[in-house]
Amino acid sequence: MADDIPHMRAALALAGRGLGSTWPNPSVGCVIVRDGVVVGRGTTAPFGRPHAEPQALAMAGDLARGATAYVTLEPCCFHGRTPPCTEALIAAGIARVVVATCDPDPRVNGAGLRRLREAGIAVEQGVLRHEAEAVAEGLFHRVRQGRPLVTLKLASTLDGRIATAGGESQWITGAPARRLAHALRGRHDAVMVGIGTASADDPDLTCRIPGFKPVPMVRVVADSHLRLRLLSRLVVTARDTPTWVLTRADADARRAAALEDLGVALLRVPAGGAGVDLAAGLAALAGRGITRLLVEGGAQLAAALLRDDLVDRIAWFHAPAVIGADGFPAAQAFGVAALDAMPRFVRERVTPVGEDVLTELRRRREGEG
Ligand code: AOF
Ligand code: ZN
Repeated sequence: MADDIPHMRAALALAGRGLGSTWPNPSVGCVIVRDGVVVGRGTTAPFGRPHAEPQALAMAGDLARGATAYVTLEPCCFHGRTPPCTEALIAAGIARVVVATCDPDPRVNGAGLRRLREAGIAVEQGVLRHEAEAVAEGLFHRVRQGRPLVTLKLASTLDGRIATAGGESQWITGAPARRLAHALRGRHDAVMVGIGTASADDPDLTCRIPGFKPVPMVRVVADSHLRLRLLSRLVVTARDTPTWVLTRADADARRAAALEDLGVALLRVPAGGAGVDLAAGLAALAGRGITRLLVEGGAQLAAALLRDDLVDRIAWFHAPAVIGADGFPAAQAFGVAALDAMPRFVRERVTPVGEDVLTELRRRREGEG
C-alpha cells in the first residue's frame, strides 16, 4: 500500500534507537496505523524485553482493532522470556501485519508469519528488507554464524599511524571524531581491545553519553596470558560494568582466581596465533548473547582479526596529518604477501567529521567486483 514504506521507515528508525541495548535480542521497531493515523509505537526495551509489539499495542489500546502493524522483524511465536507477539497481535484484532524481514531464530524462521496468516491476518513481507537486515545484522550473525557482527574502529593519520614511536597518541583525531567514536560504542553490545591497548591506555571503554545506552557496556579484553592489571580501570569497575577476558585454557590459575574475585568473567578458549583463537573467542561472546561487537584495537588485535577474516565492518577515522614510518601502525604485519591475499572492503559512506574524515566500509561479499 502507498504508505507502507514511510510507516516501515518510521519503525526502522525506532529499531535503530535500541541498537546496543537489547542483546541477546535484536532491536525491533513497531508502528501501528489505523486509517492512516499512527496510534501506537514501540521499540524492544533495554535488555530485550518487553518486545516492540506489545508496547505498541498497549499504546494503541482499542484502536488496534482493524489496524495495520508495521514490524521490522517477523514477530516471535513462542514462549521465551516473553509471551509470543503473534498471539498479542491476534488478540488485539490487528487486521494486517507488514514485516520487513524474517527472524532467523530457528524457533521463529517463518513460523511467526504462518501463525498470523492462519489466524486470518493479511501478512506482507519484504518491505524495506534491506534496511531491516542492516539493523538486525547483529542477530543474523549471532544466529547464522555463531559470532557477533564485528566492526573494527580505528583512528589514525592519513598514513595509518596511531602513535609516534615514543607512544604518544592523544590525540590524533579531533574532539568531534572522538565524540562520534563514543556514540559508536553506544550502538554496540560490547567493546573489545587487546591486552597491549588495555595496558598502554588503561581505558574505561564505556559510553557516557547520558541516556544513550541504558544497559551497561560489556568490555572485552583479549589477554591470552592474563596480564591485565588488577588495578586497571577495567578490573576495578568490573562489578558495575561487565569486564570479560578472553584467555587461554592454560592461563595461570592464580591470576585467573584473582581476576574472578574482582568480578571479571574469564572466557577460556584455545590458543591461536600469538594469542587466543579469535574465532573461538567470538563464538564464546555470541554464546553469551553478544550480537554487535566493536573492536577498538590495538594493532595486534586488528591484524589478527584481519588475518583470520573476522572483520565484517570498518569505521576508520583519518586525521589530516602524516607521521611517517617512525610512527606506530594501525595494524601489525599479518602476512599479506600478495595483493590478492589482502582483505578488501567496500566503501559504504564517507563523512567529514570536524577536520577528520570517517570512512565506513563493509566486508566484500563473495564474487563482488
Ligand atoms: C519480536 N519482537 O521486539 C524482538 C524479537 O526470549 P524472548 O522472549 O526475548 O524472545 C526472543 C525471540 O524474539 C528471538 O527469536 C528474537 O529474535 C526475537 N526478538 N521478536 O517479536 C521484538 N526483539
Ligand atoms: Zn516478540
